[in-house]
Amino acid sequence: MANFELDNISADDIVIALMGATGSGKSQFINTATKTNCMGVGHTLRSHTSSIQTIRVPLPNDSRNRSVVFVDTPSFNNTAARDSDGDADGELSDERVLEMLAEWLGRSYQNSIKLSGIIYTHRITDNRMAGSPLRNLHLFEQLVGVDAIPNVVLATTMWAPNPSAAQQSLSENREAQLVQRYWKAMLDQGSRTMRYRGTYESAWSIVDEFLAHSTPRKLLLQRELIDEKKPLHQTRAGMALQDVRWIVSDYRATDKHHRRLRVFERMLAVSV
Ligand SMILES: Nc1nc2c(ncn2[C@@H]2O[C@H](COP(=O)(O)OP(=O)(O)O)[C@@H](O)[C@H]2O)c(=O)[nH]1
Ligand SMILES: [Mg+2]
Repeated sequence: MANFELDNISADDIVIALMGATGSGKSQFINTATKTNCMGVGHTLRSHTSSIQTIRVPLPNDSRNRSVVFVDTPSFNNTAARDSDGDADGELSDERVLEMLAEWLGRSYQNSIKLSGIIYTHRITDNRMAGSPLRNLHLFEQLVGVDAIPNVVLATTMWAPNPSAAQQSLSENREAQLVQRYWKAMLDQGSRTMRYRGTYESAWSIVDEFLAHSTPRKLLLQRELIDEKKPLHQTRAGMALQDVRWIVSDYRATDKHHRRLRVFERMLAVSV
């Protein structure tokens, strides 16, 4: 099954974008829903998706014979550009990721293609919300904007298939924290949260949620770029990317990481 360029997407298609931090299961979701291996699935924490990729499949059991287009996107959490060795390792900078999203979203909007839904993936196994996932979420909110937030499903991924009672309660506590804190603003504005179980049925149950409750809406970034003709750096997402608070928090995280490394180095030096 081939990947489809933007030109092959029609205005009648149900377009669903996957967004979320690197390693949160976006590509796995699309491969599972489409029963393909068309999206590269990462085996390390490094970003594996370096371009916007789409795949179009028939909507199962649809009397109107519609198609669904899944859009896989790169994430805003590539710290490689600021790696300690200064080596970008071929990773995309956040600026480049935003440019790619802006280009794709701008062109699709000009072609009357609107997103029917956005699935924002987040690993339930992550034990804290800090650094990259938090920054990724912040940038995501800025590019979606309030008007399109009802078209967002915040999907938790990587639920264990047979968890122990303790494991299940830990995951549910994390889910409650997401709902009450990090996702509260978006949930209050009409987005929904669902658990993605890693299966074909679970993937399509999330798509069905959009079909039942959402109408296609333009994203804030599309309105700003096309309707208001703003340059990218003056959009909410563009400005959020330049927001100095995030640079400072990244710096602090790096600093802490380096401090920890130095402690390990000293321990090794002592034990040798
Ligand atoms: N256990 C488990 N692993 C998953 C699941 N989804 C993805 N993974 C694994 O997590 C890693 C990152 O997934 P990927 O789809 O590449 O994440 P992406 O960067 O968001 O596209 C890969 O090794 C996947 O095999 C899931 O639902 N359960
Ligand atoms: Mg991926």
